[in-house]
Amino acid sequence: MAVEPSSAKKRKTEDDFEPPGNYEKLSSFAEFEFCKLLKNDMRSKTAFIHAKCRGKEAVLLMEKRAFEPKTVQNLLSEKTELVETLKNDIYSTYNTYPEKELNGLKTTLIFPATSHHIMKYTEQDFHIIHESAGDYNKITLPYIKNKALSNQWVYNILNKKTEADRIIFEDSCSETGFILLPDMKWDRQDVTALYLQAIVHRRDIMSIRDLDKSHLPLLRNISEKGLGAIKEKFGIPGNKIRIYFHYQPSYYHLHVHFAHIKLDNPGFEADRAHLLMDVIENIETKSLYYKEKTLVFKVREDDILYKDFLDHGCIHK
Ligand code: G7M
Repeated sequence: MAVEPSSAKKRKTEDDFEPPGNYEKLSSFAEFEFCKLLKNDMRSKTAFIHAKCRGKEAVLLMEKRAFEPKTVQNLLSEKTELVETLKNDIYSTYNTYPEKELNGLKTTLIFPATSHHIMKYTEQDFHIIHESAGDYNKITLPYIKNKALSNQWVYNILNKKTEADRIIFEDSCSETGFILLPDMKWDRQDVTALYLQAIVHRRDIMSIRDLDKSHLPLLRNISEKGLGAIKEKFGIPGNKIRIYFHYQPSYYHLHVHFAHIKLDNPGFEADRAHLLMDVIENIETKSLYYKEKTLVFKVREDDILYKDFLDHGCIHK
């Protein structure tokens, strides 16, 4: 994790951005002040926290880690403290406090965070939207241009300014090329939780809405070479990998999710995930399929996109 020094200059454009050279490595949260628990997700055992650091907003995602097969045996030692909470015949339960190496949390820090990030991780209701092609042009497109999250992290990866050492595979062709690397959510420990992103080099495709048959070579290339790289690097065959897009995505630069079939991760619900193979086949059948189709997705109640659809009278409360 790194914190941008408060003196860092604001970027001019997304392309000429240089990450500040003197990023500081955080070793504690001494400078952080708790503001609010935005969401407490019992299923993923993640706390989403709004905090402040040096007068700027921060969002922290603190997640209890999965057990590691290599170290799980070390739990059974005198260093693990037990406090009995129940005993009945042959059954007993304990609050269990292992040594700190076995007891870590994974923290994702967003700093400085925008109000959009704070909203994104706040507990709230969802609504289903049926977005026609007309709605997309009239409502969603202006929303993307004005209000969507910045793609800076994506351009940093494509320019090898960040995460270059994590790249698993790259095809550098400017038309059909992409970078395959671990999603930030994967801790790279357990391959049955494998979660990668293929980020395309082209910068003119925002989401599946933009795809037509001219993009088929790109899509087929991602599928073929992405699966090939996963087989080579992790030994996982293609029939164990789920490949899909999100609509709406969080970031409007085309990227494809590669996830192990056993990964139980929110994000492949029917109202969000579009399998790459289905997308390819739909476009093969009809080039303008995604430009014309009404796309159904869920949106958070606090999302500006939801408010924009309400304001245009396209949905009702
Ligand atoms: O919903 P959408 O299809 O836009 O998914 C975006 C994905 O990008 C999520 O699964 C995030 O975990 C992932 N992601 C977001 N950021 C900011 C980063 C990042 O900086 N690095 C990496 N490797 N993945 C990210």
